[in-house]
Amino acid sequence: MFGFLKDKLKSAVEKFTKKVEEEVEVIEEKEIEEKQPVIKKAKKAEPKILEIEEILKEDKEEKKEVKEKSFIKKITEKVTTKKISEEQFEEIFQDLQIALLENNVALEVVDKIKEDLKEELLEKPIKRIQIESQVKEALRKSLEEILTPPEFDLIKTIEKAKKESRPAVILIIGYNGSGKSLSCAKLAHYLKQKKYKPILAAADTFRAAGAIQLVEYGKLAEIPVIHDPKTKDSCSVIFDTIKHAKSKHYDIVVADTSGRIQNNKDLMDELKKITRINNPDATLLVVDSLTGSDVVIQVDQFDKNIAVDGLILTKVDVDEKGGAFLSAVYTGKKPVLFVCLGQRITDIEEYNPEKIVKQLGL
Ligand SMILES: Nc1nc2c(ncn2[C@@H]2O[C@H](COP(=O)(O)OP(=O)(O)OP(=O)(O)O)[C@@H](O)[C@H]2O)c(=O)[nH]1
Ligand SMILES: [Mg+2]
Repeated sequence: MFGFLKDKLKSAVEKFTKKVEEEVEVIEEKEIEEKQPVIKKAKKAEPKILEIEEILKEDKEEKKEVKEKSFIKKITEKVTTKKISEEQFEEIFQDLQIALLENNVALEVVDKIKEDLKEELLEKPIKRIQIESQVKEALRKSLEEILTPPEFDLIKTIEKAKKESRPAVILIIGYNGSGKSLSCAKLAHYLKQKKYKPILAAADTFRAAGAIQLVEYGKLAEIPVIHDPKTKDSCSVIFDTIKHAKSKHYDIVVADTSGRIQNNKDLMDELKKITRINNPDATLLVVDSLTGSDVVIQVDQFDKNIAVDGLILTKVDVDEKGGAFLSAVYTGKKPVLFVCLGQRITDIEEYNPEKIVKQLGL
């Protein structure tokens, strides 16, 4: 999924290195001497008959001689050290900046990478042979920071509810078409693999087809769905599912909701009512990863009405460039719990920043 960005980063690092090599002046050139003991060739044994004691004595002396006669070989190597000035950095960073922007990395993220690289590379002596590795290392560190949002431990939350002998309630919210319903089924399936017993609540009562869609996803995931075609009250569907889960010993209720759009006050008020009455243990916002840095608008929109605990980033498989994904993680400033990589029930993965940094070739 990060193919484009990976290649672009690789060539941008190479260009960066080349420019430093060619354009940055040498601040120091010194010769180093390397001491290297050279072992004397073993003397060919002469065919003579000796007493055992004599042989041992000779052997001892031979070793002594080798040690004493070791000599120091001088190897001289030129070590070139360079220092990048602020002005030079601005010029050299341009290729990398273009590569990042071309791949949908938001300006805010590009600026963060720039500041991080400056801090690591500016006005510091860098050995010529280490330029590429130092640039790569600085970039890796920066991306690791970008990809490390705050944490939220969903399993711990589920376990806490379990200890209290009640099902954990996970509320799934998000904009229209972001992938909520499919993510509900994927998440329930993932939790089932973890040996929990989940049940789905079809609380998208705004669209009749929405609830039926979840019933179908439930069949694919082999997870029961509570669906009440007679009601428009999403709050009561979740309430009834929790009641059913308690009586039938389900561990987790994953509740789907109707898609919200900006400024849709009625639907936001309905969400507030759902959380007030059903008191979810975790509220997860589903965001299409192609939204990029605009994720912040969605997070704010929901967060000011109900507390968002974390994000599920969907359609990562469609984001060929990968930059929008990076931007969404960085600007969202919320824990990213899962990434969804396709339309199958199994196309869900726990968010793993180290894996992504590796996929980016760093
Ligand atoms: N490629 C890809 N498609 C996805 C992914 N997640 C969801 N989709 C597709 O996106 C479309 C919308 O998914 P839904 O789950 O219906 O989205 P929703 O948020 O419930 O939509 P509404 O209920 O209408 O608000 C469907 O065609 C899904 O198959 C994903 O990770 N990758
Ligand atoms: Mg839906």
